Amino acid sequence: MDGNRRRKLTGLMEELGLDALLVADGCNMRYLTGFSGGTGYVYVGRERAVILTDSRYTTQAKEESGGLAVLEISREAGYPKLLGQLLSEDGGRTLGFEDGVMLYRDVAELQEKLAGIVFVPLGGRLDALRRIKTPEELEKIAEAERIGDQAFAHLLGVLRPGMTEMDVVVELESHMKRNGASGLSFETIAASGPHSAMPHAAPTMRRLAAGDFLTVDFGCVYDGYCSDMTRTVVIGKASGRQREIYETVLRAQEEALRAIRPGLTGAQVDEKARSVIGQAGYGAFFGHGLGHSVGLYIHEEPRLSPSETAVLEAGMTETVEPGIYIPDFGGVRIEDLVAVTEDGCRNLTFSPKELIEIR
Ligand SMILES: [Mn+2]
Repeated sequence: MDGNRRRKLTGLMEELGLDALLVADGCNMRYLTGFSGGTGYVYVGRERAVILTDSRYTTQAKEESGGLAVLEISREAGYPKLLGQLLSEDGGRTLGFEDGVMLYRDVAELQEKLAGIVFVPLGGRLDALRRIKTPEELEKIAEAERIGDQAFAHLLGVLRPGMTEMDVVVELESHMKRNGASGLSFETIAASGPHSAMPHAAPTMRRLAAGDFLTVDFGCVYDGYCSDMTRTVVIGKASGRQREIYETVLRAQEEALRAIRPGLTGAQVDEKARSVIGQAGYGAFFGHGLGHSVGLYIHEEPRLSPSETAVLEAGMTETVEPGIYIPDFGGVRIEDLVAVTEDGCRNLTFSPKELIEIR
């Protein structure tokens, strides 16, 4: 286990008075041990960490974790039994567990089989260890975003009226997968015309037609790390109203991008964008938060939203994605992904943001 991550875990265990931790979240397992199979558990005692997984993953777990002990979960030796043995060998009595991840019935089973062990819910404390990214993690996220930028450039070259939303999805996804992505960070959104008024519309066989907004929101996974970006274009010539809405969203985004720096809360950054949209008279049409952090998961903490009290720190990532959505008319969202630096932020997204008309 990486020394820095081990120290973070030891500090958390000391703070909470824990003898051991049970890691159940696949991304937390990967972050702490390198094992990317996402199946099983990681037991962390004061002196050792052990991966518990089944026979489909034992070889992979040994290889990826750089030599951590791996115990095989089998019909004869279920994980409650293995966990009980580990705790007993280490003399552990208090066990932290991921209450936001494990099923109630699994925790209940453990509590029944491990009588005498005190179970301590960890809340989001393990996820919080992942908030500040290392330079190596940031490079993976930047690479994932670069693959997205290339896919968007490819899309601009092939985008035509008459294509369906699903055609647009396939162009973006196949380009990303042919150029280094191992997968998608989420289901690609391509929302045209009135569909673009739904921030998370599912793609349909609707054909693009002159006068449509087209919003594409997509991202990929590179070496485990996610990317996320959104662009909105107009099919044909933009109307005056479309141009006004687009420019308002863009000004709101630029205002927030200029503001981001360590020391501001997520709510303060959100307000920078929200006030621009409010002053333009569209406040009622921007319902969601301004952004979220991105890492091994597509949606991580802290958020940029009216209720986010967490303070930004260098090394965090954030999306900046204001939008305006007018029912029955259409919507615009523009999203970049940034890394917070010592004195501002570094934008990891390079796709153009001037209003693009597809003729
Ligand atoms: Mn996003």
